[in-house]
Amino acid sequence: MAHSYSRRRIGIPIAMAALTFGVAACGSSGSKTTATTAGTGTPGTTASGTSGSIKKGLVVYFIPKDTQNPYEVIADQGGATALKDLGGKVVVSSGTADTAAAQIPSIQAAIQAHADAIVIAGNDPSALCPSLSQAQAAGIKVVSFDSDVTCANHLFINQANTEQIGTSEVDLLAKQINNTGDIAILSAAATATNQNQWIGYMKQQLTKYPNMHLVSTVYGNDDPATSLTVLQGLLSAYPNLAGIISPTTVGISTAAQYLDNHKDLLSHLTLTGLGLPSQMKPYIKDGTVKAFELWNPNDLGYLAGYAAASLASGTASLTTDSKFTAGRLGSYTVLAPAGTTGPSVVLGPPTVFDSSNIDQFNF
Ligand code: RAM
Repeated sequence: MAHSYSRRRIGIPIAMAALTFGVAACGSSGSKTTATTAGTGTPGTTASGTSGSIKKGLVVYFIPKDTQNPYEVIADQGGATALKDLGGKVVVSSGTADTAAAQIPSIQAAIQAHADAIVIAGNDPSALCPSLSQAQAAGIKVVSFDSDVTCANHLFINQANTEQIGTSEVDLLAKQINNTGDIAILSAAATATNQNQWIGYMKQQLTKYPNMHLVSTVYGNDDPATSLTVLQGLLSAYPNLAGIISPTTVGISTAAQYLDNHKDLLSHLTLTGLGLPSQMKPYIKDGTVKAFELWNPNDLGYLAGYAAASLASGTASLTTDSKFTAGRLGSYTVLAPAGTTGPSVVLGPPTVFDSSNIDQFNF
């Protein structure tokens, strides 16, 4: 289950090892105080020119939602780059299904291995807390990324502002369907913190569109086969659906492939959501999908890796307004806890991809 990063088998057709990224994907955010152009970092240095007092030889366990989701694989790869730059290493460990139960053995493995930090994408907001607190008692720093946990004393690395992700997806769909029609959400796991927070803001934003009605939310568990099954169920229950928002890269790519093979549906049905440009490019090119959003998952993992190494070295803290440096991405400021979210940092705003810019992105 656990394996050294360099021996991972990558099951997706993307040359991720040496990715470079367009500057457009790296805009500024509320918590990001300085930035350098992505991809210009020099191993062993940070934006300020030194790796400071980050300890050498740190071992950071990355525990993604599962080990097969291409989005999570890219994020973990960003983490591995960060730790390599800092003279440490990443171990990627998780299950193959998006459940908390499948992640708990990996937390135990991190404890057994005397890891310095855990970076985890929570499949559940609270079910992982007993194991994570056991890890903390063993001296392991905890960082969540992608999907938060509600457990105490950890830093959440948010890919973009949570409210902005939810509201912008509704706005993006509204624009394409003339603010009118029945819509549905094709989500990932029903317990995923990120999905449920985004859906909460989608529902809030929908109150601004009185002629758009959310008729159903279905859960594909970030598994392509399950996503397809629930999509087909949705389409047979609501044959006149005007729009689908899929805030998951697995869901949107599955749905795009289905629509591509059933083009008659495109006369009344619009798909949008959060997708990997590399997976969605053919569907943008042939007009199956007009626009969708995301951020750079490699940067997300890289930032989480720097955060974990900095916490483990004592060069970052959970204190509001404290700062730490994240290599090629520059300096980040810890935001105050708000609602159910504890101390956090935000990577940056999402990018909208369409036919005008899709060729510029290779993640
Ligand atoms: C999927 C996962 C992940 C989410 C992305 C957008 O890969 O559900 O958690 O952040 O999509």
